[in-house]
Amino acid sequence: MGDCQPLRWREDEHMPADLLEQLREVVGPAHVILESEVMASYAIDWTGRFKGHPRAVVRPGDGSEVAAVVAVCKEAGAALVPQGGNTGLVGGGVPLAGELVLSLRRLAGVTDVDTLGGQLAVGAGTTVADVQAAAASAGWAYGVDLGSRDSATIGGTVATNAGGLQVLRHGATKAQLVGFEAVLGTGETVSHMGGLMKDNTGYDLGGLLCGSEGTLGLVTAARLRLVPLSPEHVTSIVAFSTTAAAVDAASLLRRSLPELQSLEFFLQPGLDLVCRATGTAPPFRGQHQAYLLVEAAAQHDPLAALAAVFDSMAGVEDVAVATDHARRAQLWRCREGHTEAINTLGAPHKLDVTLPARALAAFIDHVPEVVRGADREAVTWLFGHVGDGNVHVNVTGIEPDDDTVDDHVMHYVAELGGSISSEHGIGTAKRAWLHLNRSESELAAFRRLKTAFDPAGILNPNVLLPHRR
Ligand code: 2HG
Ligand code: ZN
Repeated sequence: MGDCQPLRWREDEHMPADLLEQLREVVGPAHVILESEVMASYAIDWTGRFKGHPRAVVRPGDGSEVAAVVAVCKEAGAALVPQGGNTGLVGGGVPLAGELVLSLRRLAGVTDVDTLGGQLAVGAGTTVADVQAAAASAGWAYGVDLGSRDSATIGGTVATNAGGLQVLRHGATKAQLVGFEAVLGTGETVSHMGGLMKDNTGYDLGGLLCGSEGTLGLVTAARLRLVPLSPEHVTSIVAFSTTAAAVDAASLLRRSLPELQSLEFFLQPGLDLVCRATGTAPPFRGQHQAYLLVEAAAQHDPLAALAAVFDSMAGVEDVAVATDHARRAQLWRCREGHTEAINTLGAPHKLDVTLPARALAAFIDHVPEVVRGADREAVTWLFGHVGDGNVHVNVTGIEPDDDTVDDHVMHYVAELGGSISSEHGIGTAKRAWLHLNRSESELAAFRRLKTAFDPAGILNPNVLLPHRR
């Protein structure tokens, strides 16, 4: 990457036999995969936009094997791309330059349930859904939920500081992380799994690793705070005449409904596509400009509180409300089905951005024009987490490598005071635009951290940090 020591092992070279032997010794021969058919699923991201060629996939079974693999790779100058459930959407977990894939999926399992303190300790390979289930069995809930819950792993969600559907209530992954164990690029293991809620004993290394996208260390375990279970749920879709009315209603809901758990948005073209591509039933007969999906969750039935807020909203054209599981799932499908439905049109460009509240409605209304101005063939799909200003700008009809639209949208977002990455990370997809949000001195500090944590530059070297200009 030019910023750390150069790798001794070039992309066009074969895997050195002694490295292969050492890796086999560490993890066992069955867990060093070389067959291209078996490696295929590790080599491509979920969207199909980012395709790589791993030299091998290494599957350690515990934290000490991860440390040994990193030590061996550091010696050999071999770069590693850490991978969990491979649900990332910015090319951050795919070996685009012949790196080895270090799969952390075998580090799965709940290792401690602290019912009294409301915490869980889990291996990095545990899925979010398994964490949610373990929390529920202990009478608690996990505060992070996301569409890819069945595949996304805790290690990956910590590495990317994943957000999801409940950020407005519980915060993103960083807000749940009360302990971590990780292997740095030096091969050293750092562990701070005590889980004390108040612990001001120096640098917050877990907080630093959270969102570092595997460039500083590989998270092998996490201790997570839990939140109260809310057994009573109401899900609703509200149809609005304008985007501005939907954004105003979102603000009203945030300030007047403490039971608010999720606040999502989508538009008519996206809803039509979801219904067409996934067979989901449309929530209304008519067509509307913008939709909010509102979920309230509490100990007691939140329906009356929700209805009271609905009564004072302007611009509402229709409302669908569900309390039973099947109907709620059907309404959620209208929002969660977007990712899958858009992929049926070919690999999209995914621009996951945040706008300040004051610019949100204008951005949603205007960004399709910005996209068309950059490429007349491009089609824009908009949906996301309106409760925290996070818009998922998906663009189809453009080549995977053509960044013209990305460039226009990213500049537009920055001009409006927004962030070019809300919750998916920078990955390889957005590193060229990081300077729009981060100053030269911040980037210099980033590089010094990278050098300190990963002096050989072997951890995810093609991710996050921009090439020097
Ligand atoms: C979501 O909110 C995910 O559904 C995926 O973050 C977003 O597909 C996307 O662009
Ligand atoms: Zn999202």
